[in-house]
Formats: sequence, structure tokens, C-alpha cells
Amino acid sequence: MPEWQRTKPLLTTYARGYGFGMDMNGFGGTPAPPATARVTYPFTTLDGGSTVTRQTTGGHTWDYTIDGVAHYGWVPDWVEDLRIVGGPALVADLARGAESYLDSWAATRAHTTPVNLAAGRAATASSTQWSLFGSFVPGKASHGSGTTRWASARSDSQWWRVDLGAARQVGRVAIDWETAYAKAYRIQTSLDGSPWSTAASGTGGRGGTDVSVFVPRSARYVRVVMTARATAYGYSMYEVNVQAR
Ligand SMILES: [Ca+2]
Repeated sequence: MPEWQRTKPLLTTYARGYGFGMDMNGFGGTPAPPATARVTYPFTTLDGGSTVTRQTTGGHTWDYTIDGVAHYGWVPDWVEDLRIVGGPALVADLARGAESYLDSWAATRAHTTPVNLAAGRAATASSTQWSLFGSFVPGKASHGSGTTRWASARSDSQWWRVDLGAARQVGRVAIDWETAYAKAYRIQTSLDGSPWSTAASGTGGRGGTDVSVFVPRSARYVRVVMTARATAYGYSMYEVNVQAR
């Protein structure tokens, strides 16, 4: 119940059911009898198609409220108990679980990786950190390689920009930061390098992979304007991924 309640917002957001299954691992780990008797016999199964009474085997009459889930035959009784505790919404989610599982496979087959419009495109920046041992030029963040990176000089006010080569629809920018990330920055776009329009901005940056999603717009240039450093170093980005959505 708590798990279902905790994940309910996600189930609603993605229109999913709640999957459930049972593996008795021999005959251990099945649901025990409930502390309080709730299931009353006879009851109707969740699909409304069957009436369930206590089963008698030889001289023993089984009752979920006394025996718990003694074997797979008592799953309907267990679900009935969940219905009483969680209400019809829980049972409806359980009933849609299997379909959701199949849907997830269909969605996986249909999924295509969005094209990174910045890959291989020319980039410029406000500064580049000098290094005897490697290159941190702006193009290292639009090279399509997650191990190379651009790094700036050590000051708060810096920018990095990429030329997509032609006007494209842009609606999502993902920045893969090195440890030297920006706490505050803006994503701006432009059709010809000036003027610039702010598509997204934030001040609570936590580094890692930072994703900005906005209403898709036509842009040839995408610029990251950084205003607050997280470390005493400059800024450094492994890769900037620009997508239509
Ligand atoms: Ca790179």
C-alpha cells in the first residue's frame, strides 16, 4: 500500500498500471494472514466474473483471513483484501499492470534517440583555459565525445556557443558538466548571432547532466551564458547536447 501510494503520481503522469506478481520461492514469502480480518466470503473477483467462496480440501476449509496466501489459489483473496484496504483505484491499477508491461516493450521498440544538432558543429567561447597537457577549446564540448571537454578561464562571467550551421528547431539542451559546473546560467538562442533570446534560465544548478526543456523555437545559434561558478576553477563542460525535443 505505501509503495503504491508513493508511486501513484508517477503512474498517473505516465498513464501506467501497477504491476504485481508472485514468486513463492519454494513456499516461503507469501502474504501472511492480515492482522485484521477484512475479507468476507463469498466475494466477487475484481473482473466481476467469478464468485469466490472458501475452498475445502479434504477436512480443511481454507480462509485467507486465517491461512493467508497458502498457494497461488489465494491470490484472488489477497487482491480482494487489497481492494478493501486500498479501494477501487488500487485494484484498477493492479488490473492494468500487465498491459502496462506490454506497452513498455512497444514503447521501447518505437523509441529513437533524438539527433544531437550540436554534434560536430563549430563552437566558440568567451575564454579557454590554457593547458600544457591537453586542449580545452570550445569545440571539445560539441565533438560528440564524452571524455573531451571545454574549460574556461577562472571568472564568473563566461559564455559558450555553438553554430548549428542552419536554423533548426531547438527545444531541449542537455549539458554534461565536469566537476567545475555553473550554479547559475541561461540558455539563449539566436537566428543570426544577434539578438539573443533567453529560452531557459536557472540558479540552482547542481552539475552532472543538466537538462533544459522549453517551447521549441527556430535557432541557428545556441549559447550558454554562465554567471555563477560552483568551484574556484572556471567552467567546464564535457558535451552540450542540442535537440529539437
Ligand atoms: Ca566532449
